[in-house]
Amino acid sequence: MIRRPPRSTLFPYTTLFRSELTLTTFFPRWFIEDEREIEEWFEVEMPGADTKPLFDRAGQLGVGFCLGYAELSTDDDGIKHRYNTQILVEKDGSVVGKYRKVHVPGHETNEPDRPFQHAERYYFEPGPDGFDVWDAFGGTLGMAICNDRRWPETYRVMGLKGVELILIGYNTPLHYEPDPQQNALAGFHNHLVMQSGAYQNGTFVVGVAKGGIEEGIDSLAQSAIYAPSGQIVAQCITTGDEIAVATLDLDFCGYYKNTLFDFDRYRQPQHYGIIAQQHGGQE
Ligand code: ING
Repeated sequence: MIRRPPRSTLFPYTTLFRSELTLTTFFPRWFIEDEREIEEWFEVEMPGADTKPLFDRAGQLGVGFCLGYAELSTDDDGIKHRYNTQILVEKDGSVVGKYRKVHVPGHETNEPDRPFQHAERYYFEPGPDGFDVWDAFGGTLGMAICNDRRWPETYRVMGLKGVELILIGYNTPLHYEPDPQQNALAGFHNHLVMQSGAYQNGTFVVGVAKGGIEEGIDSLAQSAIYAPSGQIVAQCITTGDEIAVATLDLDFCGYYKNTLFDFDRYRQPQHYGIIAQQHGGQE
């Protein structure tokens, strides 16, 4: 077997990754009825006038980046669609790909009895494109957003496409109104799902929080970088502005993709059909 040289020596990439809805406050915590006011939170082009300087600077510095924003997209029939979107930008400032959040949590209508809203399903449609992967930064990269990270299907679809690094931005309030007993487990559940997703698919995962207090609401921080072993490579430890840094050798994925999680050798998809065919769980 011809072994390609380790890419970490061939493609030293510096990349910067920001979180979900990076460019605005997490506005789904409010219930806004005026359409014009709602649309003020959305970008109609990326890069646009306000964000082009960021793309230009990235290109000058040779730093790729990934960031989340609210996207207002108009289709060929002139119909407007609102997505919770994340964009991947190469180190020359060019757009590699765009991901639109598939798993949209929270509620569709105003729930004034809540201490704050989580009305993502009022503001955003589920992404229509599913989970894709792209050649970028010297490897095979994928993206997911916040609630996506809690669903194993998110990682497995990209795992089957050969993903080596998944970038996931999140805004996770520390208070979960439907079941507050989960509040104390927010950090545990955060690492649990990304460590599992990384390990079970032989991929690196980077989870980046917009954490701490925003508009009076306290959200989980604990941004971290996870190895295909499931280990935490680097983690933020405060709720302030912080940078976690790590050097990732994407060839490390092979230690898991070519052994325990050699999908072609060990998976038994003839028994998995129900996962894609059945929507809800049975009593
Ligand atoms: N946030 C949440 C998430 O899955 C949520 C939904 C809210 C979970 C509050 C727990 C507590 O992390 C987003 N934006 O998907």
